[in-house]
Amino acid sequence: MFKKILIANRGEIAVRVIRACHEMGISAVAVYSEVDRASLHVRKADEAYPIGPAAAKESYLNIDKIISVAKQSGADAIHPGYGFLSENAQFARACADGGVKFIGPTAAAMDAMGSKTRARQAMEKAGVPFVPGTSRGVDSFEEAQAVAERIGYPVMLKAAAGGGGKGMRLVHSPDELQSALEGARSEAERAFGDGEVYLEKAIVNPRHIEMQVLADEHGNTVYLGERECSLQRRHQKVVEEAPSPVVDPDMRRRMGQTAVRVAQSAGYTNAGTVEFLVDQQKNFYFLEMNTRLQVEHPITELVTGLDLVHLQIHIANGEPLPFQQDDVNIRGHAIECRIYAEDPDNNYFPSPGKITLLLAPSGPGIRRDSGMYEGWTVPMDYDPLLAKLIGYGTDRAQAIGRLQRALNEYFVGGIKTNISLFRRILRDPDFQAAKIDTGFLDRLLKQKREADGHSDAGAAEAAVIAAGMFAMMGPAAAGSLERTASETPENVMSAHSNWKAAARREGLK
Ligand code: MV4
Repeated sequence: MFKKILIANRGEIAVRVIRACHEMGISAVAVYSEVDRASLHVRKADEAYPIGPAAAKESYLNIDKIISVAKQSGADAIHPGYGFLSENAQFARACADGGVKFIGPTAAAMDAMGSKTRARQAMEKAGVPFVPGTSRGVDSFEEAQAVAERIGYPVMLKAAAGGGGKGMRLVHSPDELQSALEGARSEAERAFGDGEVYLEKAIVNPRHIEMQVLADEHGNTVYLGERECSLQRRHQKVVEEAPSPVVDPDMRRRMGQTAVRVAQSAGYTNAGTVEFLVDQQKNFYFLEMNTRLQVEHPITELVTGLDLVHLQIHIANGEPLPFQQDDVNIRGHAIECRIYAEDPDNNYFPSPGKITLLLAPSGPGIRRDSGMYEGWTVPMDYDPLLAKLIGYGTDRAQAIGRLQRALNEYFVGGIKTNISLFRRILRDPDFQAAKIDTGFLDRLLKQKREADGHSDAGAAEAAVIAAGMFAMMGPAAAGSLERTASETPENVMSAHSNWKAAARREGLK
């Protein structure tokens, strides 16, 4: 077994992997950029090495620097986390060349799934259902026109090198096609250096349901149940849950077996996720495969009782899966909230700064994967994900109730967070009735803006007033939130809510 693992990442996922290493008696090596010197993952690691300035391309994306730290520290393996280099085939190759085990799939498997059209061609061969359309890029407007006529409007244009909704164009009618095609192609060229665009039948109000798969290096591949990820904002997942409220055991088996076929067609090893679009009739279509551990992996861990990071490390160590498909059981329900340093009253703009007070929830059925601590300064250089709050229960209602209780215990002082958004989502009747599709959150936020009487002009005006008030009262006002020795969290919370109430009285909300 490995004696030392380098975690080529930062934030909550780096802390999460370091914890798994320590639980397995493995030493953890952290790497950090200058602004992350005091971050939690550095504090928890056994060794930590600076790898450069804040800019990701000078630090967390610097392959040579990370490989050289792996060699210098004597790390046997590297865990890439998610984002950064986690799906970078060149990095996987550099690890192999450097004699350091990459904890994840091979570079070849990454390449096979990295291009959406190459993946669709593989699915065609493997008999996996994918959304009707082209499995190659369209070479001309005429070709796009012919395909769109064949499959029927609306159609979706997508960048082959894209993913996560980048470079997508929804086309409702023939007269929009030409300009949409030109726009998609130039955007793809600019964003990915590859202008290849393919075409799919647009699925109206789809659900995004993904299947966790796990494959060892001896040909064994299993699925570990699905995750419902339709609650998104601008293609960013906000709330995820397992199992999906619309998937019954038969559908789970069919989706799982399909996901296993996808993984096997790519010669996939280690942990991966197969994404599906699901239409209103519960037909599912292959969308893409993510060749990394995902942010939302904890909800699968809670409903299966498996630790995915432990399993990743055992698989990378050449061990066979310690269970078979029939041993995998889904029990209970888990829901994850992604806690971001964002200001919900200012278009969710990032809200970096010093965390002056942190009251974190715990108690029955609550898991918190966090990268923050009281006194830490949230840098502005990276994705503002602070922590993931997961509620687990025997059923969905209990998971919701626990998460609501935990959210009411959560208080992060000094910066803005999106915690209030989750309180709103979890108490929404449609959410509680599991009436979720990819348009849910946009509808909820639109309702909120209308309820607040917010027009865009109104928001700008409120911001000016707020700035003026802060300029006059700022330190004093902020002072009212400082915790004195005698204050208990409840008082702080009431002070917090009194301050909010005062702001509302001033018409700032
Ligand atoms: C689609 C679609 C409708 N029809 N493809 C968005 C991100 C990427 N994973 C694929 N996405 C979509 N692809 C077809 N043919 C609608 C979306 C989509 C979406 C999908 C899942 C979750 C949220 C979404 C939000 C907007 C659009």
